[in-house]
Amino acid sequence: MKRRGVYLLLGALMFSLLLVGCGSEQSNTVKKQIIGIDPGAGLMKATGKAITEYQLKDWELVEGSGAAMTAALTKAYENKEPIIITGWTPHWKFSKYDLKYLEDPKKVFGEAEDINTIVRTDLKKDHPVAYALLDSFHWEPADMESVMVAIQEGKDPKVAAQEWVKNNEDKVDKWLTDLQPVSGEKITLAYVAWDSEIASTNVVAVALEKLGYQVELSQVEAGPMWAGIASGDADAMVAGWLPTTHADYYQEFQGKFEDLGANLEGTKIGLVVPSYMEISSIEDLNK
Ligand code: PBE
Repeated sequence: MKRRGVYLLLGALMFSLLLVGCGSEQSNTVKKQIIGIDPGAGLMKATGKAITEYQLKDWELVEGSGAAMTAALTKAYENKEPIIITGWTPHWKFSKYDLKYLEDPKKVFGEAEDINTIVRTDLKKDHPVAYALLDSFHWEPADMESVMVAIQEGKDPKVAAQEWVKNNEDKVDKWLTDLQPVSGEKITLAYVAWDSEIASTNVVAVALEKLGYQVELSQVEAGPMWAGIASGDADAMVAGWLPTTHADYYQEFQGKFEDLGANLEGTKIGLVVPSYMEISSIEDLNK
């Protein structure tokens, strides 16, 4: 009787060890997932292309949003778990976490790009002062990143933008040189809820407000953002990633907008992982 009890106990113990073993084995298996963002983003199209060109057959690109992507990154990072995200620079995630781009030997994600300011065709005629400001708006990746970090740390985007404008008078004054304020004319800026564009759009809105404009921010998806400028529903946007990331949109609406050129140089997009992961190239995902 006694002996049987010991065997039963041993049996139960082995069974539970087996269960624990299975459990940990499961959590160690890397899910073949790339954590994406909103489906309209050029980065998502580029990632789809990368999946084809690097033959990442059983890999899934998960659609979501910029916010869902950074939430997944934060969770994985805190637990030192593997994660692969669609990433871009400038972005606060690189100052908060130790991350790396996976090498892209096939150059699917393109080279460094610019962010361009795109306005509706009649903006110069209808709002010459806003047009002139938008035309001279230009800043550096570090500027954009500092606004992004402030927002990520909990500041309201508008407040973060106001503070940046206040602390960078020299830069902002250059955008405003020789411009005569208006009184209460309305300007609509279209943007997508990407952290980089939340930062830039709010800063431009604050600068326009300094000139007396009443600025409305219209948050939309990437396609509608370009379409909105082309149709004249929105006046301007500062979120055209070119020449590669938004190439499709640029072509689709060509002739129906005015391109005021780069407001920032030196962006990058690609697949990003925490530095604690051992892989270094997109090609490693196939191993
Ligand atoms: N992004 C940020 C955008 C442009 C700005 C890289 C996520 C895109 O992929 O379209």
